Amino acid sequence: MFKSIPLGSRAETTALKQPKELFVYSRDENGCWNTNEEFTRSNRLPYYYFPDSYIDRAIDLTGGIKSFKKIPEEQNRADFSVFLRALQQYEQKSGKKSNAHIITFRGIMTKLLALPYDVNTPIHLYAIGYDGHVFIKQDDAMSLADPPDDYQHRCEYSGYKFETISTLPEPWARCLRQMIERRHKKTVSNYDQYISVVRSGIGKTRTLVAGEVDCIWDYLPNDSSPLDHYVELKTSRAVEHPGQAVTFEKKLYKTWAQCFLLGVKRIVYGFRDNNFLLRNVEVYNTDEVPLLLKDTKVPRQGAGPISCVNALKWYGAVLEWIKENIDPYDYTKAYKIQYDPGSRTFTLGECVGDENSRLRNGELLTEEFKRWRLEFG
Ligand code: 0WD
Ligand code: CA
Repeated sequence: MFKSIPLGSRAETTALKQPKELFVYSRDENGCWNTNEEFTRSNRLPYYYFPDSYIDRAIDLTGGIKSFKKIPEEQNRADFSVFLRALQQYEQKSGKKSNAHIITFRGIMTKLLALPYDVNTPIHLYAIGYDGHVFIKQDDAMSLADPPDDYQHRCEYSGYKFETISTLPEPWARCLRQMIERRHKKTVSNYDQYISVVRSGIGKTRTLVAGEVDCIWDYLPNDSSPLDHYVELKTSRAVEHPGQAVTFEKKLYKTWAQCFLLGVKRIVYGFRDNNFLLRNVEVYNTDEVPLLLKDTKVPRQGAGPISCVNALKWYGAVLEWIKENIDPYDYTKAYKIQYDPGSRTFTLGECVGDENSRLRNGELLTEEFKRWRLEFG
């Protein structure tokens, strides 16, 4: 079986289901995953705190780069075994089985949603149907890029450095002044992670998506949606001429997709100069980004402005197509979903042999999860 979907496919409606967080889990400073909800909620997510006056300090976002505590790439894959363990715990607690058609990581959905205005990035995914769901994972072999060069390493580090200097482990009022003032000396690490798992959907497709959240804007409420209080942190080169504006708008578009999918309401951009000094900080409301892009004054070489609505119509269509072409109960099959920028084709094909059995036995689904679902019936 081999199928393709035209890139021009668009869903008729983009009726969206309001995202709702179902559960969270986290990774600690040693790289250990923790699926305990109370622990994760009470300890693991930092608070945003960055007064405007700090801009004058022109903080060096490469400061301390030699002591970057970086998790090895092979330990930093989107890990389905932890996600499924957390999902199982949630289902055991609530007594209900997820009814999502598609279960996956947010980074994957971002690629699908962003595709209409990001046609040069390849996509390599694996999918498998099981117990009513289609599970989709990244093909990790394909995401193994060359080791980063010095410039890429500095860009990566500066992103995590910005996170370190713009957040606090507790609300500002509970932090010692020294802790606030010495953040620029803190070791930068990318071990800690807070993952929010969100139920959402578009058209007739229901989704369950796990994604990383960076920090809390103000506080976490007890009785309403935590999603409204999350922040996505980003860094970018300060925009000084039209070429950079085009690049930034495309970045903002991808960030919109990333935040939209999880229901994250705020985006904070740290702008740096060529020397990686922090020159400005700007807050965007996720909901306002589509309008900002639509009303742009930046010419995109003959192309019209980026339309988030148009992207959503594609996203609705491609999810529907995946749902239609993969039997969510036929566990004997495994699939490859690919987008090739060269030929501009988006395809779905069956995996055979090794690839197939690997995915069905451990690489995507775990024995533990399968046992749980058999038990549940
Ligand atoms: O290829 C990998 N190593 C990937 C790992 C690709 C995609 C995800 N992941 C992991 C993440 O570490 C996380 O545990 O999957 C989990 C969920 O991530 P997500 O929310 O689906 O990932 P995405 O939306 O692509 O990225 C969110 C954040 C990134 O923030 P920025 O602001 O850069 O978008 O996850 C981190 C990063 O902080 N992240 C990565 N960190 C190191 N190496 C990577 C990566 N390749 N990808 C995402
Ligand atoms: Ca981020």
